[in-house]
Amino acid sequence: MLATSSSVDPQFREDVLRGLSSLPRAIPARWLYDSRGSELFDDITRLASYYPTATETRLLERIMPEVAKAVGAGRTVVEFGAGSLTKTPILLRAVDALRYVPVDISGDYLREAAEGLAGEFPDLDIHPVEANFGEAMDLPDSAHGEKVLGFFPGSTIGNFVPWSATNLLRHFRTTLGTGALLLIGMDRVKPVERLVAAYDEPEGVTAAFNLNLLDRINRELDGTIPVGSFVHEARWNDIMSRIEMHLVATADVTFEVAGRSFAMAAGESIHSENSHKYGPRGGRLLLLAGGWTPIREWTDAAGDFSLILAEA
Ligand code: AVJ
Repeated sequence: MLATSSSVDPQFREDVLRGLSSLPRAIPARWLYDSRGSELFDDITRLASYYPTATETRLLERIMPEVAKAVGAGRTVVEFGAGSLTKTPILLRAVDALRYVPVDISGDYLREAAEGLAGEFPDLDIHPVEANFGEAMDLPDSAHGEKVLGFFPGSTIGNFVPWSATNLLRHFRTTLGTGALLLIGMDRVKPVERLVAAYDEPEGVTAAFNLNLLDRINRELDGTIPVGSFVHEARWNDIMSRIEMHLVATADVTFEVAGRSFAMAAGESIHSENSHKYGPRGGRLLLLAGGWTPIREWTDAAGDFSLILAEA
């Protein structure tokens, strides 16, 4: 056990202990993505009910000629969160990018993304940066200024409560500099049934993704959480305009994590993720509040997902 405990991220321990001690209990969503969690998320993106990935990819393909016209050739593309190997090439090819700077906290993921792209784009200058994109980071000089295009797809912005989303956008602005552009994906508000179906589907992949957080806590923090006494729940929080993932206890449970004891009553939950959904005005207002001026917005025909181009 010592071997595992010593390799644990102290921030994980701190976030979990604080999250389990506060009411309502909540653990930041980024901890869902260990290697198993990332694999499960990848499986989620291929589910028929999880519309965002397929919708955004098709939308990107459709709008690329217009994006290329607005953006011009020869940019440095800075992607926050290492590339999706399906979406990134669409953009790099269409805007004829000179340089690609993927920023991600996982070095393994970065290397995979970089290798995957190097074969496909032999002339592209690839500068992976291993960093948490939410914090100050050192980017190459070429990743600052007028020839830069930030790329933040996948509606990852939805994971952040608007207060921290605007902080993140301002931080992107400072990092990329005046004159930079940003292409950002946002998931739209839609009927509750479809939203809930995208986050709680019969295949149970999202449930496994959510429950993996408890396994991870048990594995990395010497936990004794009875994972079988928890179920996944996806809730629409209307006033906050977001899907919430919860891990709900189905019985009264007691357990230990990192030497501390916890008790939960049946029906109580651990809130594990937020996924904010925006209307057209709300999405653009969020960008404005974060220091970015929207230039254009595109959506698919059904209005399920939007891509916004903004200027710093
Ligand atoms: C990767 C944060 C965009 O919120 O839709 C998918 C994560 N969680 N199913 C999302 C997720 C459950 C996803 N993001």
